[in-house]
Amino acid sequence: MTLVIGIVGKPSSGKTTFLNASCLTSAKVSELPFTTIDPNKGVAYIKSNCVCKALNVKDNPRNSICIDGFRFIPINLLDVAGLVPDAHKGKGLGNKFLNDLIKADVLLHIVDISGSLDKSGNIIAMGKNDPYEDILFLENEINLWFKDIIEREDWSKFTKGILTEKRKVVDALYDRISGMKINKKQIILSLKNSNLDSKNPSAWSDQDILTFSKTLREISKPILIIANKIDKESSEDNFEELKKKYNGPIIPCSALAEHFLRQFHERKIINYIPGTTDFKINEQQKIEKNELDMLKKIKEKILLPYNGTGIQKALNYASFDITNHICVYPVSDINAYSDNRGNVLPDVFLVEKGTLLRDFVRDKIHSELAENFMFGIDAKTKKRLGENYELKHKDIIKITTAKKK
Ligand SMILES: Nc1nc2c(ncn2[C@@H]2O[C@H](COP(=O)(O)OP(=O)(O)OP(=O)(O)O)[C@@H](O)[C@H]2O)c(=O)[nH]1
Ligand SMILES: [Mg+2]
Repeated sequence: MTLVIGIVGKPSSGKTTFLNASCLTSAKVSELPFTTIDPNKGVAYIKSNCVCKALNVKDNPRNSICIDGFRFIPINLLDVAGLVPDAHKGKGLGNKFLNDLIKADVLLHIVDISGSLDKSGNIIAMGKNDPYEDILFLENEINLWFKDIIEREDWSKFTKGILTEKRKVVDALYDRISGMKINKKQIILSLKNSNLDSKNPSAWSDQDILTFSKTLREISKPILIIANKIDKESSEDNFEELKKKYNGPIIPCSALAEHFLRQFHERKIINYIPGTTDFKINEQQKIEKNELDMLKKIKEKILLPYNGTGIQKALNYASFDITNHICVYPVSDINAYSDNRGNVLPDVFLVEKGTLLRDFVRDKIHSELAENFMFGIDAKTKKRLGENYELKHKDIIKITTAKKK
């Protein structure tokens, strides 16, 4: 299953701009709140140092792209409508549209760090809004959305059913929220962390349901804070203030700057590799003076002080640090590192840390192969790997199967 990153935030914080910049899409953007109603989808790329560099081979990627020794691996991005305080009571567009994010593995909260939008996305004086309050209200709305899904209209009927049918609480909850990309391990951990593992759901109070929903949300759909519009006046001070109040990771970002850089790159005016702090101007192309000035400003005000525009950092942080994914390269030929058509390092897959070789073969390679699966070979060391081998980041693996009878 491909990694899905959901984009949330209040109206006009820059969610669609973030998607467009990441995916080179052209979904509608405007300074009016609630520009997005139906969700926008795109394919973005996670960037990882490709193994081709260390092996000193020329690769022919198929499911991904390699630029200057950086492997760009596709993931799905999903941008939804803006969320406002009390959305769960129907304010703004409500929170039902969040159901589009049910398949997300992690959420990026796009915050307007310039503080120049009220809670509904209307323009106000710069610095008037406290971004920390946006973090609090949005998390609350997302948690209540989870509670709505878990509780639904028939909670008491559901909990009575667990008792009469003598079902395991974990199994019953798992079935109830199937389709939300939540596994049993996450449910068990949430019950434990909410101190509800020995209390039957029929005895849960409203607060218990909320505590469980919040804990499960944090575990299954963690939120990474993106301080967007860092290019604006007053953003820098607000960013420093926010770091004092919020003790989780915050990625400073200018979706607009990334959008311009990608556009200039597409027009061949510059050569820009996402996630870097510089670009090369193409001397052969004609460039307007105002465009040149803008590029200079982007470099001095964003790329250098913030170590990039933040877009690639946000996508990578969400994939590698928050949801703990690693890169695995399957091959057929352990000497040439190629598939059976001679493509060198053709594919790379993102898998969760802790994935065993058998699960990798079943989920990523072919479920039929898993039945015949015998062992793997580490292409770098040529060592045999058993089905319970735990995959490591940048493993290059050949899967050996039994011959069909
Ligand atoms: N200065 C600056 N402006 C930005 C940035 N990102 C987005 N904007 C502007 O913010 C406004 C809103 O952007 P959108 O991407 O439409 O915001 P949204 O969050 O998708 O808004 P809704 O769909 O209405 O919820 C537009 O005028 C964008 O040009 C940024 O990094 N810097
Ligand atoms: Mg939008």
